[in-house]
Amino acid sequence: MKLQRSMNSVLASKLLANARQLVCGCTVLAMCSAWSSAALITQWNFNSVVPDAATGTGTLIAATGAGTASLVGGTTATFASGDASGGSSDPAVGDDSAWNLSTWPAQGAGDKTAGAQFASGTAGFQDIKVTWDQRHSNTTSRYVQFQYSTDGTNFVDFGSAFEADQGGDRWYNGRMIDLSTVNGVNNNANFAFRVVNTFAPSSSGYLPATATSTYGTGTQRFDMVTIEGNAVPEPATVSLGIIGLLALVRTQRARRA
Ligand SMILES: [Ca+2]
Ligand SMILES: [Ca+2]
Repeated sequence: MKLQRSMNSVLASKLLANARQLVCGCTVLAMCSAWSSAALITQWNFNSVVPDAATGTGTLIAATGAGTASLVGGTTATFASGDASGGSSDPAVGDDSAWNLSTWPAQGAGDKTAGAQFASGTAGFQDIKVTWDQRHSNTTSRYVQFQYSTDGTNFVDFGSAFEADQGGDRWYNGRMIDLSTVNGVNNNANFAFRVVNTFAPSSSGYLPATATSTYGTGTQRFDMVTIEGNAVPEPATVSLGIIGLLALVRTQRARRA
């Protein structure tokens, strides 16, 4: 009888230990999963809200999330096809517009001042990543620079300039900037970024996207401008996760002892 009771007790404590381990493991897994799944914060596709089969009409209203798209440095813009010249990554068919910027600084002037600006808060998100598609025309700048802002006013360069290394009249899809090392852009209502034309490296002038062309009245066309991030974990989730992790370590140690 005593032996049976003792065996039952050992079995019960083993089952309890396993159940604890399972709960801890699930908590840790849930925490890791929350941190690794990137969410779409804001996206501009520039397509008319109601498709009208005309790529010359479109919108600057974000297709997902909320934000503003604006012109900087004297540029002007129209809407134009997102399908022409090989096309952007926008899956839209028939009414796929893109934002087509022109009116650039003269040769040798206005380095990193002219282009497109996008502002969208990142409240509740961290590990911010920006991606976009960009078409260079033959005569526009071969190089563009990404800049970000944490206050919506002052912008700083991030990363090397992007080069239209295969020439103009071509889309460069999936340009990507990973800002996960920049804590200041996390959970920030004032986050904004720019993509601006810049001089060729170590020079004081623009190179045309196509070598045989002359820099001048070209266009830079944008599509699928996207901001993504991971949800900032709730303090309660973090505590629960840490408690779970500590309990798991303790259980493992106890089992080894
Ligand atoms: Ca349209
Ligand atoms: Ca589009």
